[in-house]
Amino acid sequence: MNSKHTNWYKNAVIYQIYPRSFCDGNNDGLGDIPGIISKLDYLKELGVNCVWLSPVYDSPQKDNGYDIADYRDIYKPFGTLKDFKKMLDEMHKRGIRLIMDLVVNHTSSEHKWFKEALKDKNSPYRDYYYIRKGKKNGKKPPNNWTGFFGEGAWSPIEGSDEWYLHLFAKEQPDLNWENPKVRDEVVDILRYWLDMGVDGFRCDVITLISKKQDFKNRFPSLALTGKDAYVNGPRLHEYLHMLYERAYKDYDCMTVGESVLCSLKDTIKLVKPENEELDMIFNFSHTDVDNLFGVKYLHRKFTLNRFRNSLTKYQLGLANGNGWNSLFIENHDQRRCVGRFGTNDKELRKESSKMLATTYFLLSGTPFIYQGQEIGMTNADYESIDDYQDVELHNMYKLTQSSILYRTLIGKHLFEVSRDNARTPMQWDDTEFAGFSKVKPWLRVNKNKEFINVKESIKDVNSIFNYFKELINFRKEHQAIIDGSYKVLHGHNSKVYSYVRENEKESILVISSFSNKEIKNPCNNDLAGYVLKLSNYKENNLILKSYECRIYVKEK
Ligand code: ISL
Repeated sequence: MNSKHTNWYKNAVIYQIYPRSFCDGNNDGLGDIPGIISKLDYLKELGVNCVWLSPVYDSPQKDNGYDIADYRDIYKPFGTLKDFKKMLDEMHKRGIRLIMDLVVNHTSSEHKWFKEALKDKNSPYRDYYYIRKGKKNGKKPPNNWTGFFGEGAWSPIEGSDEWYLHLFAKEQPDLNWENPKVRDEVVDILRYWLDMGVDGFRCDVITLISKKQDFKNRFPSLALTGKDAYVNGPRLHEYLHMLYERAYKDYDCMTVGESVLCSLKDTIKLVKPENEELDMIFNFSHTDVDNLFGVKYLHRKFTLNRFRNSLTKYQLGLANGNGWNSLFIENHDQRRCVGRFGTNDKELRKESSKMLATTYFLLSGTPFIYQGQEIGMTNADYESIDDYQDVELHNMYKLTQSSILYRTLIGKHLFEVSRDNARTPMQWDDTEFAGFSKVKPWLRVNKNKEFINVKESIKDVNSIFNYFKELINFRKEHQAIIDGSYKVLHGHNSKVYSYVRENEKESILVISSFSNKEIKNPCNNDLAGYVLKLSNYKENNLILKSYECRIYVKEK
């Protein structure tokens, strides 16, 4: 291997910032880059050493920035390129790296490439997208594929018999990666940001960039008709390796790809170091355990066995040089973890949050914390559809209003799984707008800012925030978390997840109770030689209290 990579990501703890909702520096109701700069000391205090920044590029914000109109500029309400460079510099000064969101499966329909493509049939930009003649003289879409936001995957081009492909909102046309010019553009974009000093990329829906070119109808499915044609498409690995060769290789950077519907076999192909594609991927199999077929609206009961099995599959599957895991239980598309995965976001919120944090944080891989997770923020407390902003939620809501089938199938869980649950403004203090802004924010603040907020969390020695700090420090001090093996203990216990991380010097035993009641600790006989290092309760005995977690270490 001939690259500049030092694999620093293996020692990283990454904090995800969703810029709209993090901190409003100029009091216009929207988070921004100056706001982020003002909170860097807070991140330093927490102990994270890398930030993943959701998109800040110029964008009409139909999908909150995942619709990019200019890859080389900043969305004005977030700040300027100068602000961005200052933020990067201030992060680096504090030993915090920055990875950007790379959204190159699609652009915004406001991108100049798309506008040119529509304006002129002979434009070279036409072949940057998938534009095809519709069926029935252009009245029907070219095929029956459907996309991720509850719509057909094609929209008609006004005044013509042609349609364009979009796997997300209609304002997000898919790029045609078959066109070598598109690939050149992406390489240039990558090098532009890497040359500026950014440390890597979180690659949005990267496993969708290659499509089977037959564009034939597929067997209809309730979710994602056509997925076999556009998920993990035929040239995906070729494209990813090309990006590595022409960009990533020359910088000490890291990449984490967002994968959709990815098996272990596919995952290994993507992250095996020799393949030189991606450093790790976000795999959703453990967050999908409470739904059917990966469709979040089709709720099924959470079971610890499924959760543990799914995490274990990837922990073991990526061991022995097969690759590296990303570790996460929240992000801007998921609902808040506390109150989910069998836990409690009311009277046992603190215990639950700390237990969930412990469970995923000490697995093998790089942990990600989503803003607000470190203070145990909860789902939105909205009562009306008008409080919600997300394009996906509104599309799905329309579907449930127009079809009894959809209403019956998904209506019940629509709000519970809404992406806005994780996008409510960050709760910095208990003032009217939670210290996020001095004016009414773009999305309503959760009323529980009265008692769930950063100010309070910093003060309280037993807060979730202070527990996260301890976890991060613990991670830094124990190499077995980075390079140790993983072994599950009592793998059939339906209430307690316990595992051991071990290298030649030490063995770390993690015990997490997913029960809201007191239960017998199944590991009572496994504790010889172990010393207790961290727990979410002050006193620990033979019984595990509600959502109790413990971390033990045995030196060898
Ligand atoms: O959020 C989802 C379902 O509710 C996912 O299916 C999600 O759409 C999928 O994981 C892709 O997400 C990413 O790309 C989208 C963007 O809306 C998401 O915010 C982003 O994380 C399109 O760019």
